[in-house]
Amino acid sequence: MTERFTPTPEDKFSFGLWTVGWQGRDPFGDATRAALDPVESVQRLAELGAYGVTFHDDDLIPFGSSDTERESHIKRFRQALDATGLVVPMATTNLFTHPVFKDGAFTANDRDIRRYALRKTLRNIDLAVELGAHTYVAWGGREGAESGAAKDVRVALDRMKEAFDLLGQYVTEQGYDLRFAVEPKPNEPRGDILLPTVGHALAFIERLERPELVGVNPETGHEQMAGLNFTHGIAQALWAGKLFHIDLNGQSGIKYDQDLRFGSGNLRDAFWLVDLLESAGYTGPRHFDFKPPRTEDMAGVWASAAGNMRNYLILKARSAAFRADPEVREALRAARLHDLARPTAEDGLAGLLADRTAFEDFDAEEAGERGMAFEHLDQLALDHLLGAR
Ligand SMILES: [Mn+2]
Repeated sequence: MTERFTPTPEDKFSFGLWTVGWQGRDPFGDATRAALDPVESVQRLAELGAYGVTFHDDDLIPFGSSDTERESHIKRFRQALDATGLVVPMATTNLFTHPVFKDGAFTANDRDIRRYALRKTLRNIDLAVELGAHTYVAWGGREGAESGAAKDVRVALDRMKEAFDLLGQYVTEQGYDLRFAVEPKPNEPRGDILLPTVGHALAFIERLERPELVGVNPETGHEQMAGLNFTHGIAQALWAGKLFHIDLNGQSGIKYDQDLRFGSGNLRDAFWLVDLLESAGYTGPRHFDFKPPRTEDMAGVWASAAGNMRNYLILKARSAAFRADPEVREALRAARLHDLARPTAEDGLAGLLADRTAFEDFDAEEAGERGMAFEHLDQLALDHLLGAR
């Protein structure tokens, strides 16, 4: 039974260097763990069964490194990748740690900071492509405000669009096979962040010059911080053809960004999420953006990392059992999911208007009395999730 839940590279699990490398510094306390060498992270993640590793520029190359230092950091990292077979499916830019980004990057009020942020991003895009990445994530953690007059949001969105249009122009002109994924978050570290949810991001993308190059990278906890149903957000991103990447983790309701390991927090939503990704045929990386709690030593960090993958595989098995259960199939029928899949008016508008059974002869009282049988269906799901079936 245990081997069933042992990850292999075919499972496409990936981790950010900043996840296992998080030293446990929070707004109230100092680091509880020593810095982790990216080379060690690559080796340990490969041993645990991951297939990929991702990074912010500054995770790999400390901010302010000279060109020579930069080259040596990249060389060591590349050697570790070659030795382990780990790939780099995605990279991103740190546009939030240094004080220069305190009012944002692409939407900072200071124009010279916006230009610097774009150059920092373009430089790391070159490295991302060199290392084989096909997705470039953009999390605008500092793009926002704490007070009303400090940020003209409509103008800031003009600047945000300008930034993504320039990035799209750059990868097109360079001939890079790279797409962008916007990562929404409602707040933290800013009081309110621009593009706060998956829905906001999807609407923004459609206003860009090259919308086909830009999708979303939703994070479990970020949507749940806004009180939203993460699985529904992912379903809409899939429906729009925009799920370019995903950040999996755990969150317990509307509070600070917990970044717990996947499977912690809202377990039922995690079950439905895995059920959706697997049944929708999502082929991208299953990327974990979590933080091993600062209570943990290094053994706890690797246990936490392994737990993400194990929980995903357990939920995948539970979801497959749920979908294969004949009683579930019957319950899905009773809940009339097949009827939802049928177009409402395949006879067209004229047919709908001519159909007396649709209105004049329709018995709303009778239809209103039909039970939906959702509770039985949901209990079957819970039985499978809990291993009771
Ligand atoms: Mn988070």
